[in-house]
Amino acid sequence: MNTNDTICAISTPAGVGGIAVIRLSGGEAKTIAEGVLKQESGKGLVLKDHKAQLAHLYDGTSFLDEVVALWFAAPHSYTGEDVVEISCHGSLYVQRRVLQLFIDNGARLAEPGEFTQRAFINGRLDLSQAEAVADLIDSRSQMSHALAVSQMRGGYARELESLRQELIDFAALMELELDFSDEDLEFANRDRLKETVAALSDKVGRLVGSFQTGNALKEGIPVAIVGRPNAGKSSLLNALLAEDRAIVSDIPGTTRDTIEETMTIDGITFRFIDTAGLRQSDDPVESLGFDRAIKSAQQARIVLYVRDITVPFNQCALDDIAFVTDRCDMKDKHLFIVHNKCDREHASNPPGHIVSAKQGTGIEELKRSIAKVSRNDANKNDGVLLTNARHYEAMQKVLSALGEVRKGLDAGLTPDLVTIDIRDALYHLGTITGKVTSDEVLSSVFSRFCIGK
Ligand SMILES: Nc1nc2c(ncn2[C@@H]2O[C@H](COP(=O)(O)OP(=O)(O)OP(=O)(O)O)[C@@H](O)[C@H]2O)c(=O)[nH]1
Ligand SMILES: [Mg+2]
Repeated sequence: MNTNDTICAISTPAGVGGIAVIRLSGGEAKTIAEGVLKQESGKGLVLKDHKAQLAHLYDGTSFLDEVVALWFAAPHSYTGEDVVEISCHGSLYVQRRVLQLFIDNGARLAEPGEFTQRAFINGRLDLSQAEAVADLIDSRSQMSHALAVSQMRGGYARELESLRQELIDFAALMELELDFSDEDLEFANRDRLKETVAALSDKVGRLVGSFQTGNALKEGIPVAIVGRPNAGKSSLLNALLAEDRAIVSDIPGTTRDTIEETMTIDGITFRFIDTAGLRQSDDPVESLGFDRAIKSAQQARIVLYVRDITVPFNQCALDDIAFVTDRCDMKDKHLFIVHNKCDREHASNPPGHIVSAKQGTGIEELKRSIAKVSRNDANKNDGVLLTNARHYEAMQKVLSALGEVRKGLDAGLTPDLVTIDIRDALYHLGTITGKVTSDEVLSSVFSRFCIGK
């Protein structure tokens, strides 16, 4: 991709709006913009750095629109280059004409994410921050927004970077030892190196451990609604969503397939999954539904086990619950027992959530509990959570390379062998912030963006 030319794009969403913003970035941005802008008086316009200026935009001699022009002189701009932003009226016709005008005057249409890619190339942000910009644009809840903001501000990248620097210094010292291998000198203090490796492993290990939570918070926390047929699972889904989403009937086995709906509670997005009732059956469709229900529970972060409160809460009931929990790894999961149909006559108030999906009793309390446990999860690890799958993969490789370094040091391996593993760890660490990049990584990161960002 050529990075010397001037690029342009419409940065506001496709369609008609009150105002549209068209951006130019590159060495010719100011010249191209000044070529088509005039003052109200008809005189030429000279753009002033970081000043919003009212201007008239002309295509040759024909007046096109009254606009606001903003010039950000390099390097104090988003991309680090000269950037001009034109806010014009949001007619599709005007937007297209302005864009075409810029292209006719020497700019090129930007590729998706190219503005951000230039910001990265010019050192305005590192790769993990660039990725956070995409996440921020994508964010739909307070929590996913907060996660993106923390990463954009440097997040864990800064801390990792300083540990990476320490490791680089050790690698250099060990490589120096190689030059003096005849003299058996030890420049790199092995104990300090072990400490650095341990600190880094700990940091990276905790981040890797936070990925499941981080990713769930970003994409929506899966909540599986499971239980016996007719317990009121679909009714509970409808009550939680306050909408008639799933079919409810008194025929056991009404829900055959999983039904998923997204909802935000207290700033956190949840994916509620209604499932088929748990009962062994000869009907092939029903048994497929059963398998899917168990799978949903396995993949969920929160399992709502729904039961009918009018059925005695005895050993049988506990066995039913164990049937589900035995098939799931409950380590990072929360189980809520939801005793439904409390509007009907019932003998006791067993532990768990007592609700009536039909009448809405206890539903708000249940929602609050679900949000509360999720918020607690988010605050673990000091609120620093890994949300990016690319970073997750890289960090797993860092961990395994650090494990090798550690083993090598313990076994007293020669510096040349230990440095290979240190370099390996450094390489994978570097891919996170973009100190080490390949075209493949860059194009996959930036292709996630929309044009104009
Ligand atoms: N009285 C009362 N009846 C309820 C309540 N919740 C559900 N029901 C009734 O229980 C029956 C089953 O409800 P569903 O929501 O379809 O139950 P389900 O667990 O999804 O059932 P399957 O999809 O067959 O597994 C329906 O007749 C509902 O009207 C409740 O809170 N109170
Ligand atoms: Mg159902």
